[in-house]
Amino acid sequence: MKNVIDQFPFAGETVFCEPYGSGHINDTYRVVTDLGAQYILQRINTYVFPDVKGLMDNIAAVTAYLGARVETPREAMTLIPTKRGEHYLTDEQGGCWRAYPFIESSVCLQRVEQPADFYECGLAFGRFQDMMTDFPAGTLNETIPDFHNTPSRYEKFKRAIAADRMGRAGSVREEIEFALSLEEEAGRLQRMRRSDELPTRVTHNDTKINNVLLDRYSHKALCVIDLDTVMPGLAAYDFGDSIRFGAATAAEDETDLSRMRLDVGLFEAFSRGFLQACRSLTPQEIETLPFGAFTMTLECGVRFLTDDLEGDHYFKIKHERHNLERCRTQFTLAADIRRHLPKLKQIVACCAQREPERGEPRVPARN
Ligand code: ADP
Ligand code: GN1
Ligand code: MG
Repeated sequence: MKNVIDQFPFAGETVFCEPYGSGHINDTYRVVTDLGAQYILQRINTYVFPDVKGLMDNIAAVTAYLGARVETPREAMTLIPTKRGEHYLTDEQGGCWRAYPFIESSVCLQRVEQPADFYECGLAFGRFQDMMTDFPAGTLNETIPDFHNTPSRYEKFKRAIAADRMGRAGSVREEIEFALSLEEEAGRLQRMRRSDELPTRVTHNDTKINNVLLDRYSHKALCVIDLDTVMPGLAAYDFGDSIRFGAATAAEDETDLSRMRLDVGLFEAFSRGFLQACRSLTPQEIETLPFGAFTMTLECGVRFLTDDLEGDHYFKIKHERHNLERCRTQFTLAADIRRHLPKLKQIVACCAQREPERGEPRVPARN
């Protein structure tokens, strides 16, 4: 580890370096020096992200762009280049490392404790979306191609059913049928994207609440982190994935499905924050936000089920059929969101109207 730390221009001598946070993808460490400086050092997961250069070029471009648009450094991530001036370091074992200043007095929540916190998360993701409106989306590398392309997720799912590598398909007939019965609906956003009914924007694509930093004391939003999946996408992806995770009444792997439903109050809190901060959405984009919550939840369930059928290679599991348990919560939640859609549309429309100075929507330029 010392060899790695020595390659970054940290202020002072390292006092300690400890594993930090509870991310599921990268290995994260906090480095503290004798001058009291703190840094985040991360080993990038190269199984999930094989194109590290493409990934880090994205992060360098996005952090520079956001950094130039915020008022204080705590409102944006800043990349610290290596002493050789590179965006990341490749160590002798082929591990890839990057560093950021540690954002002081921040907290990152694993689940929503208060509606006000989720409102703040809505502000953070809404601001991110808004600030990125004029960023040329076409210059970003697709770090995971077709990440939220739901029809292509379905194609992969159907290949996994046909191959039935683990001999599990027979035990998940009901789940397979549920997913397939919604395939047509699940592809709606993608069809709208392809026909340019919805503009392609720069989106974060992994908008769980633990990818937002709040001020430790005031719980006001500071910034969004974990920019690995920033790619061209739809506003409804980011809105939807936040709702999927943050407005659910149970954990992603809850086994008592009667506990899993949508918390409409939390949906409202997030919508208020998101739409207050993001003034650049078209009326059609606004209208599709609740549908994004349904689509992202169903898609996530399909991804978990695919991984279960393929033998659990992608998502880390803690026990046998963990991905099946996760799939079931997502399908239960997707069905509940779907039932609530008319009400959710009203809430979103109401939150959108609440913004009096809403100007003309700024649609990103085609590129
Ligand atoms: P993963 O992709 O594994 O989820 P993240 O980039 O989200 O990794 O980082 C993991 C955790 O590290 C976060 O949940 C957060 O607690 C913490 N963290 C990351 N970057 C910073 C930062 N710049 N300042 C403070 N904490 C951070
Ligand atoms: C993964 O790493 P984490 O837990 O933030 C996944 C998301 C899924 C999520 C489900 C790069 O995110 O797309 O929605 O699990 N990230 C990647 O919990 O695939
Ligand atoms: Mg994270």
